[in-house]
Amino acid sequence: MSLIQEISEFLQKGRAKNVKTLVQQALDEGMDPKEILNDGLLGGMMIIGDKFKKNEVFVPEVLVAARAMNAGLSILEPELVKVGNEPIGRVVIGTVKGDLHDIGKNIVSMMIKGAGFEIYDIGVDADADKFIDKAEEVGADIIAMSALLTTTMPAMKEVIDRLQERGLRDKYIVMVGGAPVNQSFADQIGADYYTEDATSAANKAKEIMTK
Ligand code: B1M
Repeated sequence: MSLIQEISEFLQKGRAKNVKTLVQQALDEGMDPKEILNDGLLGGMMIIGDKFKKNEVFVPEVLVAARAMNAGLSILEPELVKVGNEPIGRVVIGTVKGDLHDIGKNIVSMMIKGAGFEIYDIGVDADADKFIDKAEEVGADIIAMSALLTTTMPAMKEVIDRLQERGLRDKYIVMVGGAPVNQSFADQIGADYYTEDATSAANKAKEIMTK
């Protein structure tokens, strides 16, 4: 079995320690960090996601797999994030209110950091004022929101509505994303940009700041 396959297998079993060790081994052997991320970690997570959908595994198994995923990401982060001295902008990022999914948000956060931004990650289940207060505190350029549940997508609109109520809508670029989100939803709620994945989110953020 290849190292990448082993990473995927251990992730599916929720074996965080083994995932960490193997990700480090893959890096030491000179493998591309993006290949380790996409084929090893995300590959394993997609298999778990499919099984979850088909009721072949349940929340506890998904939870331990997600922990193993985040453990692997912690080893990969320094390799994925190579920042220069001066940040090109500041981004406040979080998963919206009611939503506890953080893997996609963490990857988007890493990629945006790697594109040269200073990142302020407010975590999961973040309400509108938490996004806005942090943006005000750090002088952010961009507010980036992630949602993984159809039921939490409306919380993205709450942040935009609250920005309007507080007279701050024009001060910030609002980016949205996450599996159930799409361009038409982003247009509907008045977000500035929707991007499909972490790489396009990072590219878009960079493009916005260099305009
Ligand atoms: Co949950 N879950 N989950 N879950 N979970 C989903 C999302 C689901 C699709 C599974 C399914 O039924 N098929 C389903 C949602 C259905 C729906 O709303 N339509 C679901 C459900 C129902 C639930 C619960 C309600 C289950 C329950 O309790 N009965 C519950 C809700 C809890 C809550 O949030 N309040 C729940 C709980 C959990 C766990 C805690 C067990 C765990 C999360 C652990 C964690 O994140 N730390 C979990 C997981 C892991 C999943 C799946 C299996 C995987 C999600 C993931 O991490 N994907 C997921 C099924 C699936 O997606 N196939 C599922 C990998 C990640 C890299 O992808 O997050 O999409 P993603 O991020 C991508 C892009 O979307 C994009 O870039 C990322 C990387 O390229 N992106 C952005 C993300 N944010 C972005 C922001 C941007 C731009 C791009 O700009 C700012």
